[in-house]
Amino acid sequence: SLHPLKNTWTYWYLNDQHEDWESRLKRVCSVSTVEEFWALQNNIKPPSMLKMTCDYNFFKNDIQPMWEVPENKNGGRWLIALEKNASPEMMDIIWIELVTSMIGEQYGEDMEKISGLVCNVRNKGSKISMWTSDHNDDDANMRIGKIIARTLKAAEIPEALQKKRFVDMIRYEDHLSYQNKTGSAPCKPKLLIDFKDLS
Ligand code: M7G
Repeated sequence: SLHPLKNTWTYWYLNDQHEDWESRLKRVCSVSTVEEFWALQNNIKPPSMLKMTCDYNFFKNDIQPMWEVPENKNGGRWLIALEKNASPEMMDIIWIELVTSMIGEQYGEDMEKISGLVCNVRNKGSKISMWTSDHNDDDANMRIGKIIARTLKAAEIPEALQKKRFVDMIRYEDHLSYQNKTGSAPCKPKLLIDFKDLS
């Protein structure tokens, strides 16, 4: 018998074509059971095998992976910014750990506030981020961030990352500040979690 997931999840892909952003975004496949999830997961490329400038998005139910939709327009993201020379395996481990934490409903009641997970494959340093729907809900966002950090810690990711100095903290920023920022400097985070402060 099949094991239903509490939510349906959809993989989206942003291709590297020279079109406007929305035309590059393609819906790949939705899964609503554990078995469907692994059948898909085992048959698609890991993020490290995507071409530069492409994205993966893994989003809940019918939420489109874009700032404009109601579930994201007041939202923000927990950002794991990888360094330029981060190992490709590290990106794949972080991706699968966080995808499985979401389908496994590891965030409890705060699952309601989670839109999905994004991976941006970039030359300047790839990014993995979990999008949440209310950038003003510091309490929920902090609880979610701590679970992200603990999940990565349990997978022994921070140690490996820190040794190679890829990332030692995660930060929460709202989508509007990100869209309005000028230049390449990161925007001022609303929340920060340093792995070494985790109890
Ligand atoms: P990015 O992929 O978040 O960052 O945004 P990076 O490539 O600098 O690492 C790059 C560009 O993609 C933005 O400036 C937008 O033009 C477009 N873009 C990204 N997102 C997430 C959206 C979105 O949600 N909606 C729209 N309309 N454009 C987006």
